[in-house]
Amino acid sequence: MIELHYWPTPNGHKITLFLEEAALPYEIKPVNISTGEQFEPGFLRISPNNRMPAIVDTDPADGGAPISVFESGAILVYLAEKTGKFLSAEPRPRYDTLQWLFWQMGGLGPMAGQNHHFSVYAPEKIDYAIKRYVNETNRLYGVLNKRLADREFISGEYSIADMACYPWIVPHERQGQNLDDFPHLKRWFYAIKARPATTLAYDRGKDVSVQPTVNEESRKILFGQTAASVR
Ligand SMILES: N[C@@H](CCC(=O)N[C@@H](CS)C(=O)NCC(=O)O)C(=O)O
Repeated sequence: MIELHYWPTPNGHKITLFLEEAALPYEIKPVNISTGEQFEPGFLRISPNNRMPAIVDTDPADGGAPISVFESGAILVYLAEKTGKFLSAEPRPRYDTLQWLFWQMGGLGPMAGQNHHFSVYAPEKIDYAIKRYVNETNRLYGVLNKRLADREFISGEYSIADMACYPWIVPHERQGQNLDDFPHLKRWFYAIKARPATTLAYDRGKDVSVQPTVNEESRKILFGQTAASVR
């Protein structure tokens, strides 16, 4: 059984997308990041960066003690290796998928995240910061659009690279992006949206919470963190 420590945000959705596609049994352990549950000692033991998602596999392949994994990219690789799904074992297609997974982890996710922060959440509107991250998101959408021009999914077949990217394209309007400017990306986006597992994954999220994660109270918890927060 996989225990999924989760809150319904883009990084959380990546993992429910995988688990629903693979039809792997899992149990959601909500981590309400609006109220500070990401700082609880029990959670920090499996996710020392005080971020969700994280998983605990209580039935690992080696039959040993439970294995915990944090960082959504590492979790996707772990689950792909456990199930033999959505990541090829052959070196060429495997690294094709992994390079795009890392592209999402180091580029699309952090840049779109800063875009949300400065465009939507920051108490002052700083033109330079907004332009910087809206433009960078735009560039990354352009890169993905080009990649998808001659293939159905990011690395040919549906893979963990697609599962990592899709939840970060869902809030495209809030990121100041128009999918009509990116026709191949738009075709890919609606193809993933139409998958039954995608609907199931997002429905699981709604079962956990439909409240906005960022509100007046949670701003203090989410946006005022320093090293002292995890001491
Ligand atoms: N690189 C991490 C990022 C995870 C992340 O930023 N999670 C956010 C929600 S999307 C979180 O837990 N935030 C809690 C906080 O900011 O205190 C991953 O991909 O797992």
